[in-house]
Amino acid sequence: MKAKAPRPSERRGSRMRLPRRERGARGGPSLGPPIQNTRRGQVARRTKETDVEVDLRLEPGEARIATGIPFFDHMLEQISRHGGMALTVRAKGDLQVDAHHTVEDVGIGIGEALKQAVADKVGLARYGHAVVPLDEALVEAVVDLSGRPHLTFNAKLPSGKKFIGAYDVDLTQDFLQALVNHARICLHVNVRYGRNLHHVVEAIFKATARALRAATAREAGAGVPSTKGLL
Ligand SMILES: [Mn+2]
Repeated sequence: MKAKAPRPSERRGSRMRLPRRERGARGGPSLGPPIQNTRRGQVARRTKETDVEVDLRLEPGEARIATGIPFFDHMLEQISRHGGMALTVRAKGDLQVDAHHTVEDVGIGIGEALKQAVADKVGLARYGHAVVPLDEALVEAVVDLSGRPHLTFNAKLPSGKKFIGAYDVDLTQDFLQALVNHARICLHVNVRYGRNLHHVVEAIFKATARALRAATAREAGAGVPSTKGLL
């Protein structure tokens, strides 16, 4: 008897991929039957620099985060908890170089997963905003699931410090840029004030999470939330 060759579905990484019809489809009125909005995105992305897996569901649930960068894990847990998302992120990056590739590629992975999860945006609020304090720090974030990537990042970070643990605070903007580019959303972040660097950066993640939660919320009878009929 011949030994069975491994099925393609048993190859490493392939279980995270979605069927073709669920990838990047727009589901406009004349493009066939509407896409079923699963509110879920799954991404497996491997380069010479990083190996990233993301599983994101738009419903409150557990955060399972392991990027090798403890403060960044703490921030992604905020996205999950305050964004109302069940979120798994596993990343193995070239941290011997520095954290940049890993943080940016996790941003790409979460962005792509979010794009899948909102699909054609039928029935979603589309806009969301939040102003979040963390003690003396106050940060505003505004989201539009516009289909067009844009980031405004107004953040004067306090003190001369640049690092929180092994996390370079500059990477906050790089993470958000990767996220908006791949989710194809518009995001405005305004740090109103704050003294403690940890508080300011954490409030940026929390405000972004709350704004995303509002934008991805279901709204009864909303249809496609655009007068164009397509987003
Ligand atoms: Mn904290």
